[in-house]
Amino acid sequence: MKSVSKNRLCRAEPAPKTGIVHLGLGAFFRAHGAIYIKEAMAQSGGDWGVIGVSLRSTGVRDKLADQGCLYTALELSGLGLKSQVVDVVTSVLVAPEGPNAVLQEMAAEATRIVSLTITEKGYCRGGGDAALDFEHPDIKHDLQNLAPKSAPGFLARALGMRWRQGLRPFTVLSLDNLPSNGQLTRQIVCEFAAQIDPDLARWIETECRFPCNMVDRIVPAATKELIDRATSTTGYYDTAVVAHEPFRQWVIEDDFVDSARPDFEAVGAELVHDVAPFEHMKLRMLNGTHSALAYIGSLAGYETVAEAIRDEGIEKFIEALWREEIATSLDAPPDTDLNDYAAQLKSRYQNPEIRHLLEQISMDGSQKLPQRILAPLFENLAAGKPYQRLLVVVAAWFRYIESRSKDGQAGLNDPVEKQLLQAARNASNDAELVERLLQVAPVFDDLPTHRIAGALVAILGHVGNFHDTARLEGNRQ
Ligand code: CS2
Repeated sequence: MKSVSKNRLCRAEPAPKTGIVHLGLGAFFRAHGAIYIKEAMAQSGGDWGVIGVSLRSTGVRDKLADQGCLYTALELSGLGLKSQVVDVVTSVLVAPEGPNAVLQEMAAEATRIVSLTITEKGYCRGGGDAALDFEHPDIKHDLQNLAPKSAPGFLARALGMRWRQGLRPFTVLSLDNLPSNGQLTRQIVCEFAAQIDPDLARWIETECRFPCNMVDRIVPAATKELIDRATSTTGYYDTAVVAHEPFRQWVIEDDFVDSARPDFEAVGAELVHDVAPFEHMKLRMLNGTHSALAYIGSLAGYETVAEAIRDEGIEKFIEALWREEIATSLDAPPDTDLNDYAAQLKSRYQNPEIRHLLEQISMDGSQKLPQRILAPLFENLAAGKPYQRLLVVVAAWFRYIESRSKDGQAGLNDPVEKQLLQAARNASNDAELVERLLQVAPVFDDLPTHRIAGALVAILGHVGNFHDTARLEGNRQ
């Protein structure tokens, strides 16, 4: 289905027929879901080509446009570099340029699945009773306009079009790192739809399907250096290249509208009845320690995950965090040993070929820490289990925000950046820093923060600027 022409990729055979619209065509989906779909079609057939949608920027579309939407996926490991061309994306739409074209594709009868990798903030989650933030500017806009900006708006409006045309709904496949991602998506879409028409919301509730998913593969952002490496391996120039580790995992709740889906189990995905234990394990063991490495490692002066985990103080701390505070907060999925899982994670982090920037993981801390760190922390606290190291991660995040709030620093990449930086700037010592940051509502709302404030101040006093990583574990033995 591909050939190389003038040292650029171009499609020599017709593109596959489409059955999937994917919102948020970033590197993760292209290095994970798209490859499973490619293999499932090769193995068992089916019309599962993917129409990609960028909800904001034109970057991916521009890169893919003049190479027939083909791109190179590079597998990076100690065994050398392996490359393949992925050919399942058939076109890319940029939502702000043409929201109606996106809706038309989502509402087309051929579309059976709409999948999403829109990051945690793309769900426009609210605190309190509603799952959806009705004060979010994009949600306000989308309730008043037929041409949406947000993912919840696109999903509800497109489902509304299908409902009015008498078509079956599509399956909504949320692939973001959020607990019960399917149920959460169902709730936000139904809350949005109820504002348009309560009958539509009832139809979505009963007819549409929102399976939960646990997805896993480490995908560092592509750099110029990677593009050059790819060129010297493959012989053609591809600026849309994606890089990934060899490991991959996808656990899917087997609940699709009319059972219509690619043959995922034929290519190694696990179709299960209950994804929750897998989700919790991955969110806390992997994503939780990723965030720990991101803040502690950056403060200690490292740039990548592999560099940070090589530091002996950090390595000991992360191992103890897994063993004593995270694994103990979990019910392991069937046939899974959490010690083996942790050992495997450590060797994935150590992969010397992957330059996974801590900066990439540090972003959107306000959206990530609640499920990754705060949930196990407060569960352990309530159950009388250890949580001191989870607190160290919160302390590191606070120190990191403080360091980024100083004049001339890069700031944060976070939807509540303004509130976080302001809180840090107004503090003149650690006690004030803790007090002010614990008041940032979207993160700490409803949590008994008075129970951790004193301990956080003490930790900040002990670890100082996080430069001496031996102190992370040193105060405990
Ligand atoms: C990372 C994830 O950037 C982050 O927040 O923790 O992208 C992580 O690499 C993936 O979830 C791995 O599957």
